Amino acid sequence: MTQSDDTAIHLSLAELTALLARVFRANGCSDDVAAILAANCAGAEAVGSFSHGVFRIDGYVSTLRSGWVDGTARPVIDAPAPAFLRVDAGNGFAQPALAAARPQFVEMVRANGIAALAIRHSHHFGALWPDVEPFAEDGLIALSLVNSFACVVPFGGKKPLLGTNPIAFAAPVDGADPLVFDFATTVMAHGDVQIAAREGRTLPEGVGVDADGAPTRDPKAILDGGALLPFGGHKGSALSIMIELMAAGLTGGNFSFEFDWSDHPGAQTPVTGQILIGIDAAHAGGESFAHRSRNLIDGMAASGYAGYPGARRAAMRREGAGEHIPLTPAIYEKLQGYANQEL
Ligand code: NDP
Ligand code: PYC
Repeated sequence: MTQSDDTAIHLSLAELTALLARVFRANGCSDDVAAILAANCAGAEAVGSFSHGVFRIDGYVSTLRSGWVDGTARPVIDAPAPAFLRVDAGNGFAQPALAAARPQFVEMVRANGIAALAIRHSHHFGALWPDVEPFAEDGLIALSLVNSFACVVPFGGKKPLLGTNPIAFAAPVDGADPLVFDFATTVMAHGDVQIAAREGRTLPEGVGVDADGAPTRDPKAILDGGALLPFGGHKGSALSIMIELMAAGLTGGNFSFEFDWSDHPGAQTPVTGQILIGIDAAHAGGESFAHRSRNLIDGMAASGYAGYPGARRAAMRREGAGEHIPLTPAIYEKLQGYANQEL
């Protein structure tokens, strides 16, 4: 840990992960759940995914303290078909459910060429790319969808129904970092609107509506009874509807509008579902998939776009982004407070 002239406190990724794991443990998570959530959150902070980094800790802590989520839940796994694995997260977090099922799921993908992992009764409050990126690092293709909580008006609708429903995809690339993208199906993620509200910023046009359904650029009006809008009008709205169906309808989880957390003041983590589809392109025959994705990326570079989704984060990590993660002293003190305050 170091403190710079501008008073920011710099932690290494390992130090931040260890501190966040203490926060999760002190607030009701088992050791393994705490380690997984801390790695997700610190990893996001390290590469600039601020809406799902340290910013999320207040929400995790208030949710755990409200009793809405079980930080010690043990996922139950079953395989109803040779290429279909199900996990009941038992009202726990989604990432530990994925971690528990991952070895069996990878075996299924390799044996069948394609498999689905359906997680239900799960809380996902983090960035989705950490769920898919490791598959591409192992040479597999992965697509994951999560639904969240009703704060988005479907195209043509009047009331919030959909979640901000992220989609993440990862694919191996020959001789280069995997191609990984991950984003909300709204113009802006709910987390970014919260950050804008906290910082007193005005939003661009088209992000959301106020409680009367009128377009607004005020983030507080969106958060206080208003709603977000899907990106791309009817196109983003259709993607988000598909995510509700695949992440909840198919898995047995709640749709984003189906759960009621009003008896748990402070609860912020949606209890929904997640689907992950894994593909082993070795079964596809023909030229290697990773070689084909390299061709595509080289083609993009030739067209004038030197980057591709995922490359920025990978470069940041290579350039030591995880060595000096800045935190304000106030946030550092708050995290220490959470870590030292037993439930
Ligand atoms: P962004 O709009 O920031 O988009 C991020 C993605 O787009 C990344 O894959 C990023 O790649 C790529 N990207 C960003 N800018 C560019 C660019 N200029 N050129 C090319 N690619 C670019 O994401 P969101 O704000 O919509 O989402 C942020 C996070 O919120 C996500 O991690 C998402 O999973 C999370 N989220 C989680 C929810 C949940 O229920 N758990 C709900 C909603 C969102 P790169 O990283 O390489 O720059
Ligand atoms: O930022 O939209 C969001 C979000 C919802 C649930 C977790 N993150």
